[in-house]
Amino acid sequence: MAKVAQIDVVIADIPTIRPHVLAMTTMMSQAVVLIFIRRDDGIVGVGEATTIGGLAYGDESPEGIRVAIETYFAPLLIGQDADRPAQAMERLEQHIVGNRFAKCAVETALLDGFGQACGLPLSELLGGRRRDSLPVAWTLASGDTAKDIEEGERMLAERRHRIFKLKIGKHAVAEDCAHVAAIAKAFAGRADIRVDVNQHWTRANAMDGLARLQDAGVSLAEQPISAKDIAGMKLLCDRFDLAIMADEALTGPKSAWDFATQSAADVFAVKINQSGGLNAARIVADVAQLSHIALYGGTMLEAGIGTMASAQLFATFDTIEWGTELFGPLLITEEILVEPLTYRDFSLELPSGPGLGVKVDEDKLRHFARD
Ligand code: MUC
Ligand code: MG
Repeated sequence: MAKVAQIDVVIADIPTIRPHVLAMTTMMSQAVVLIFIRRDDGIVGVGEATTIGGLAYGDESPEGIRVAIETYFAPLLIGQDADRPAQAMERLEQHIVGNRFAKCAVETALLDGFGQACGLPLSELLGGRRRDSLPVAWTLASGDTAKDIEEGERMLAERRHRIFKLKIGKHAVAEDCAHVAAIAKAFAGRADIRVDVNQHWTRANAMDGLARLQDAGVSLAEQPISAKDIAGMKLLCDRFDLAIMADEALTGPKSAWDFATQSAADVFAVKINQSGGLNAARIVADVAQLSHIALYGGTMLEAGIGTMASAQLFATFDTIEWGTELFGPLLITEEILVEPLTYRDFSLELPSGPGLGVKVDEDKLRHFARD
């Protein structure tokens, strides 16, 4: 039996390739949080707990995640059976409430270590891999319509992405919708155009905005209104033909159940960190599938490790009708992986190696690491 011997947390600040403009923050860099779990057989598993914009998006910050893991998680985990990830996670659940991102990273690291020990990819440990590649959307969020169109053209020409998500909600509804309509017109028949409002509309804004977006040919609107407004989300699902997707509202299995039982979403954006871990995210997806809600593989704009952990889980889903947005590593200037991820033919390919199937490049990590 291998035991958990040591846990290290590193925060690396990696610049984005351009400003990434969301309704709640503009990202110029990403604070990538990596957790390394060393086992006493020498195997090291890694996990990622990256979030967006400090505390602007979620309720855990990169710094808080590090302190929580070093102070509270590590003493509970050191000496535990490293070949029993579920048992170790149960121990954490018994003593630690909340802290979904930190728990996700720890679970990923335990599973990566266990996967390496038994020579199996994470997707096989998580129920079995059904596909070796996943369609990947790109977010056009430069803050400028002409630049977004130019960027989208490049993505199409390189056969990297043909699904574009537009970030709106920062400006007046009419202005935002005119921006989307111009981009939808430019890519009509060549790319699928979706929007993410990140909760920034009121119900009245949404009634107005979604009608405009539907006319412009937008296929899906992500979290147009507050994550707390389940009744409002149901109203929008009933009123509009374009798909309504829940994102920030999905904070784990219970929230998924509430949305499913109230028919308050057409699509779920499944995120491993937001759900509280890989197994919790799997339950979110199961609830969706049992409720005839379609699936989409979401991201917290994690770097290579979190992206691959997500990919390993999404590859096990029965269906993933709306594809994924696992482009986080492409938004930052350095992937910090030994082997870069393969994005080809509008998709991300999954490696066949054990565990996550990817390794952190220690030198590159040191270069960007804080302290
Ligand atoms: C979100 O809300 O979905 C995902 C892609 C992106 O550009 O931002 C994230 C967050
Ligand atoms: Mg979103």
